[in-house]
Amino acid sequence: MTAGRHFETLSIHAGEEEPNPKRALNCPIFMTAAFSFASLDQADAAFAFETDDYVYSRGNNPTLRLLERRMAALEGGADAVAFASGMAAISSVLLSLLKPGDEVIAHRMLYGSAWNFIRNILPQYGIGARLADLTDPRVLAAAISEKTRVVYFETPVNPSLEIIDIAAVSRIARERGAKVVVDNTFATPYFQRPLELGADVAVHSATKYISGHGDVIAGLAVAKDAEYIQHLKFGYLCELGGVMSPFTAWLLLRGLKTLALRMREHERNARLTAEFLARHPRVKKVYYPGLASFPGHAVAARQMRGFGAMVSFDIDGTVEQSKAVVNRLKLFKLAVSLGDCESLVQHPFAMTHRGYSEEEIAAAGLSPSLIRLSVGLEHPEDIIADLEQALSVLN
Ligand code: 3LM
Repeated sequence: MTAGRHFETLSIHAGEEEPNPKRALNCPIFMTAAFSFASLDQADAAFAFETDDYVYSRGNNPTLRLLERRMAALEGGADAVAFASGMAAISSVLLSLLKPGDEVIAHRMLYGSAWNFIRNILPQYGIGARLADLTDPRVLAAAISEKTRVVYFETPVNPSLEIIDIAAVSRIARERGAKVVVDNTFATPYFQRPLELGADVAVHSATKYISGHGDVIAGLAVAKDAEYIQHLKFGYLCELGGVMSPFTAWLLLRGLKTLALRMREHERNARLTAEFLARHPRVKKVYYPGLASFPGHAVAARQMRGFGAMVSFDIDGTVEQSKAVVNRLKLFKLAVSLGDCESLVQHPFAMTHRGYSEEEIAAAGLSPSLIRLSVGLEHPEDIIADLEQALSVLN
């Protein structure tokens, strides 16, 4: 049993109930494909799910199991399952909840690969995909039908930072018998717990803040229903095969220990960065839920404990000038991904979200030259100085 109930304590201790014969303080990396049985009877019982003995690391592994239990505790879920990537988690969750003839309604702006999977791959299997503006729950209420089995979105949204009201959307979905899947990558469970607000499943690209060090590709899904997690693990993950390595799980357990510390510091740096950008004469618009002027601010203040560290902005200038600003940044590395100690910058509609057409970008109220920042853990004065010198190219 874990002593303690606070996030910081749980992120270091939750899920420790399994005895560790050598009393190692940190869970060993169980780098093994298979586990041996003492007898055929023991094997038979394990294969019949009568015991929870380990069999094979595509189905279960002690290092992964500790990570899964810890994440379930942090998200306020009943259980969790680890995947090889965020996309493995997202695709497996959606396939497990949808069958031919069903339909998913997703927010119109999503991380590029999730958008592609929903819009272009699910329909190949007879699953309808509709994209709508879920920042307005009335749009969902009007669009949802008896075919809708899943409502899917990120909040804050990548890269627009829009905020979707998890409780309001979940109420509408529940009334119509649809499941709600929330990608909680940007907020992490430290700032937002979708399951407590009514969502059924929270998915993560653990590549990002959960790892925190930019050294692994990893995914997680957490649910309120432990039976659903069993179904997802043994009915989908095991057969589709996108399993996490025990080494990755060990790195994520290490990352989780400092998640609360990192998120607090990330957020402070992001707030100072957003405030600096909002004051800058050559910045046209800043997208950050922590700014009181941002449209999603009130909902974010209600459903999040903090606003995260992703900031997007538009400069007052041409696409070429926007590229010049990005190219001139020095401390900010030009790279996809986010949530690392290092500050990162990218142009989403040339990189992570490249598939979106100009019409789709405009419909979402965004510009093709939007700049996205993942504000890191360097000193905020250095972060802001780098932005200041890069923006001076516009003078
Ligand atoms: C990115 N995003 O830079 P993996 N959900 C969200 C995400 O942001 C991502 C995933 C899922 C970025 C990665 S793009 C070439 C690089 C909200 C990833 C997918 O499968 O672990 O990469 O997670 O925005």
